[in-house]
Amino acid sequence: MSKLPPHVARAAAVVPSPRQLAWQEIEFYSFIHYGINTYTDREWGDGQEDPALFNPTNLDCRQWAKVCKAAGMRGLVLTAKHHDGFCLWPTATTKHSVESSPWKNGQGDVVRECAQACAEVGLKFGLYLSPWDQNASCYGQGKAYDDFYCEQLRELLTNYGDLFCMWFDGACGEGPNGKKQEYDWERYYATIREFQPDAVISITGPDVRWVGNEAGVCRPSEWSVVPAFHSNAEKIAAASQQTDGKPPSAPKDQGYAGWDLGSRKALAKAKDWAPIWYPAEVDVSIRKGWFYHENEDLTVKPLAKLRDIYYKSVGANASLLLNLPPTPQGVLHERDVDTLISLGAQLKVDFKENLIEGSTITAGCQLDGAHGAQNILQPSKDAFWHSGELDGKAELLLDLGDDLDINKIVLQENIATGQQIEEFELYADLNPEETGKHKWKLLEKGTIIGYKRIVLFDEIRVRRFKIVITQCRGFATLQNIEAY
Ligand code: FUL
Repeated sequence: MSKLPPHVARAAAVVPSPRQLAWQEIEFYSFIHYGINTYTDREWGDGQEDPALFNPTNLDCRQWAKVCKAAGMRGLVLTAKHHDGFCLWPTATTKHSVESSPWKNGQGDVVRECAQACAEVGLKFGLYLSPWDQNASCYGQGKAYDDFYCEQLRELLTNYGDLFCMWFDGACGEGPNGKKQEYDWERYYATIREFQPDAVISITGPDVRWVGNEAGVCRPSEWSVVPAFHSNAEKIAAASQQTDGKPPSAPKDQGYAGWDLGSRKALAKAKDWAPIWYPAEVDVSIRKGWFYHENEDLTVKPLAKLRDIYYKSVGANASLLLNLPPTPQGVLHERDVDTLISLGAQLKVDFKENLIEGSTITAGCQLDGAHGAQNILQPSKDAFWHSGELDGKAELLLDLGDDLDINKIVLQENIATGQQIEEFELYADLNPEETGKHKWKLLEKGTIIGYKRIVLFDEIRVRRFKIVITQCRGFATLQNIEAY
């Protein structure tokens, strides 16, 4: 076996943490941007807003949660505090919160209502807490603000049940006294690990990587193993929004990190950095902005666009965080609701019946008796195909047992043993006869697979598929294949 270059071997040995593995399976979840901006019709507030402006007439977190569930999501992330500093929960750290609003006579708690609604419908719950705070008087004063911020974190991490994610964005501006704060990220991270060790820390954090744009676009090869500098907080902040808070409408670029983050070439260039498991999350809004604006009611993305974003994120080894902004009444607008319900219905149709049942899968090689290709059909996550040391190609033959109409194949690596596959090809056998002679038609020549790759193609009637792993990092695995 030819030896892998050391920097490639090092990347091949990187595996996800249990919390990253659990997060990966959530796949599709919502962002809820709601707060004082909802009442001032702005994207970014300035911290001077009167809390009395916050007055939903019909706050209905259950509606948010139910719609998310109907759309096919498995989680929800709420903006507990945006850059204006207004807190959606009654915090002991500041009066700039729902407590000073007329809503429920200051007795309300949006974070609690939302956490409860998520628990009721079976959604995981996560929180966004903006480090940038334009209202806090201690902002910009170093430790005083870090103390204040960590106390806010502690309240959120200890009073609202299990959180699957704490989301930190990179935006960092001036506070009320014109000073910028130098965040003590390590302390923030330690606070989260202490109170919610299973939660991932996303974006400006060590567990989940920002894809690099807010337009819903992934790289063609979205590597989960990348050089460690990609999780550097200053770099993330430098690439984040610096201006008026308007999300970029098009992927001007692929973010601070460029197009190729984890290929052999990219790893070679960043040899001095250790590779880390840092999978991508795509965050994009269903509308133009992150917060609700009536004049953006006509910008709700159509079903076809959302479905496309879904396939190009969840189907391309990333997760999808789709933003939904509640209206000043406190509910999701009917346009958004209709589209989300259609999306859920469409995804149900798209993935109605996995036709893999009754198939046989054989592989040209396997590590040992416990890692045969038939394992791919086992529901257990511990059962997977492992090629054994691989210096050339590996071929797998999938026989559905009958001619069936298929337009997509789902492939999943066993990422618990790392991300290994660098290039693959998928073929369908156009020879309907069982003569043993195949007429292979190339359906896809792809690069990475990772946690999940959904290969879409024009529907064909077919019985046999061939998957060829043409390049990998020493060995290849497959944990699951589905056919629709
Ligand atoms: C950005 C923020 O500035 C936007 O307002 C929004 O919250 C987005 C998700 O992150 O950094």
